Parts: sequence; C-alpha cells; structure tokens
Amino acid sequence: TAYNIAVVGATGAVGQKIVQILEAKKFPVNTLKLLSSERSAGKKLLFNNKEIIVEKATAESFAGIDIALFSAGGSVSKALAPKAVEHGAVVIDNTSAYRMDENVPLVVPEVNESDIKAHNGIIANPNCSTIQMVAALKPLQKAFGLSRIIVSTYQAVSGAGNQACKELENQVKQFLDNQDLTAELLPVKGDKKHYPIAFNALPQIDVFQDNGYTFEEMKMINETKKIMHSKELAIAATCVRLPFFTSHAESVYVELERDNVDVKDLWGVLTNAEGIVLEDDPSTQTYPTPLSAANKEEVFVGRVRKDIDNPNGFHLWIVSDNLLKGAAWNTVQIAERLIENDWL
Ligand code: 11C
Repeated sequence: TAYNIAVVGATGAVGQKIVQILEAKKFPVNTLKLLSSERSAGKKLLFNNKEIIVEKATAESFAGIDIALFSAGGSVSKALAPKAVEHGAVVIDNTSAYRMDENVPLVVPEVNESDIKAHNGIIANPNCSTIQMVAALKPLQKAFGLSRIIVSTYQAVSGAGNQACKELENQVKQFLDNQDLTAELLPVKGDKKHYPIAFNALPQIDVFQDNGYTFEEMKMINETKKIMHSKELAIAATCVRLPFFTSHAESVYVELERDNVDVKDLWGVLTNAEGIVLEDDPSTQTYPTPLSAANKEEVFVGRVRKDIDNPNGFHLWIVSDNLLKGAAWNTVQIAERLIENDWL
C-alpha cells in the first residue's frame, strides 16, 4: 500500500528535511502534497527527481490525505490540524500546539511507541531538545531508575528557523567587515529586545514564563514527564542558544535510583539502546560535537562521568541533529510506526 501524504510548512527548515527523508527512506508515498503559507506558495521542491509546486494550505487541502505532517508553527496547526482530521487524515504535528493535550500522544518511537495507538487523529512530535534527551535517558531510567534530571542546553540557530540562520550569517559578515552587528530576530521573533547571536551565547530560547523559566525550558520539563510517563521525576532546564547552525548539545546531570552503578554499567545500557551511539573515550578525545552529529539520525552520547560527591549522580553529554531526530526524522519515524503497526 502507498499513502497520500501532505507536508504543511514544506518550505521551512523542518519541512524541507521531511521531504528529503520521505525520499531517502523510500516511504510508501502515493501522492505528495506540499503546502505552505500564501507567501511561499508557488515555490517548487524536488521529490524523487520530480518538481512539486507548493500550494497554499487551506482547510480543503486535506481531502483524500492519509497522513499530514505539520511543521508550520503552532497557529497553523491549531487552525488546520482539526480540518485535516475531519477529512480523515492522521496528523503528526511538529509544533507545541497539542503536545500537552491529554488526548494527544507525544511520541519518541524508541521511548513510547505504544502511546501512538491511543491517538484520536493527532500525534504530537516533541520539541527537539526534549527528544534527544529522553531518547538517551529512557534506557537509563529502565535499567536503573531515575529521580532527577538537571540539563543545560547548547542549541543550534536552525532551531529558530531559516531566518535565524540568515541572521547569524549576516552578523558574521558584519563582524568581519568591522561593522556593528544588527539583531532583529533572536533570541525570539517578536519579543521586545534582540541581541546578536554571532560570537555570543543567549540564555533565552522562546518567551519567558511567569516562573522565570523560558517556554523552551518548560517544554523540556513538561514534555519529558509526559513521554517518560513519570510525573514525579524532578527536572530543571536552562536553555541557551549558541552560534552554530546544526545540532543541539546538552550537558545532563542525572540521579539514579539504584545504588552501586558505575560508568561501565551506563556504557553497557547506552551501547545496546535503540537509536543511541556511544562516543566516549577520554583517552582518544572521543566525544560527539554539534558538527560530528550533523546530518545523522542518531542521538550521540559521550563524557559519561560519575559525580564527584553524589554516588548516584552521573553527567552525560548528549548531541543530536535538531532538524533530523529532533524534528523531521522523528516525525517520519512516527509515520512509519503508524503504518507498520496498523495504527492508522
Ligand atoms: C529551538 N527547540 O531550538 C526550538 C525549536 O517547539 O518545536 C523547536 C520548537 C518546537 O528554538
């Protein structure tokens, strides 16, 4: 069987990757409809060497569609995902619009594939920084129990979209030309102040919440509890944007429930975990970096160390391509599992 697929937000940073992955994975596509805002409609994208013209997304775009992959921002998903469902499509949504909705499964296939089954037409794809963290920590939770996570992120500019990447490029050119750096977008489009990202580090990703955490930090906290089925898990997050284009890196501190666990035990579990690649050898300076993880599907883990003071505490360095496992690949993986398990 082949399926009628729609990609909403097809010209965006994630949408383009989704189209590439559908092709690379030989996803069983019957027809592919590429949808966007009015601004990008008319552009052409290649799929299996054929040009497809991008159309403006409307409520009527979803007639006959089996699976709709949304990646055009929360407001588009809020407006159009229910319309797609009314037309009989299953929606896999890359935005934060439905993630915390009780009726919507929030899925990282390696972690909670079976949650897909309970969908009511919409399945949510988690935030990129959440996905890579839970993919690496779920196997540790299963093996040793997990009571606390403290994470600091080092996040790529592409997480904020193609325009943010342009802003970084422009600022690098301005810096080399001895000009003042102009900042109009980051840290957050539409927020009151903007700061240069080039040669800088911005401790704000998304808008601030009343509790002093940013929305990105609260996404990591709330989504992790939902995906790991663990309301009582203690989590704190600090999310920071850095001036590189691809892959998020995370310094993660965890406290395990089981006593007498050693680094070798963590290595053993991570080596056998689905979707995880262990790159950890201080003697050869082996560890993942944003550049080494870019364009790869897996989540890479290195720098596994025991805390000096807490015998149940461990530190890890987790890196993954934010547009692939963090977004497009996880989305297509959910679509694959939907089909394989007959959960459509
Ligand atoms: C960033 N993590 O790096 C964000 C991008 O909720 O899907 C993904 C936003 C989301 O800015």
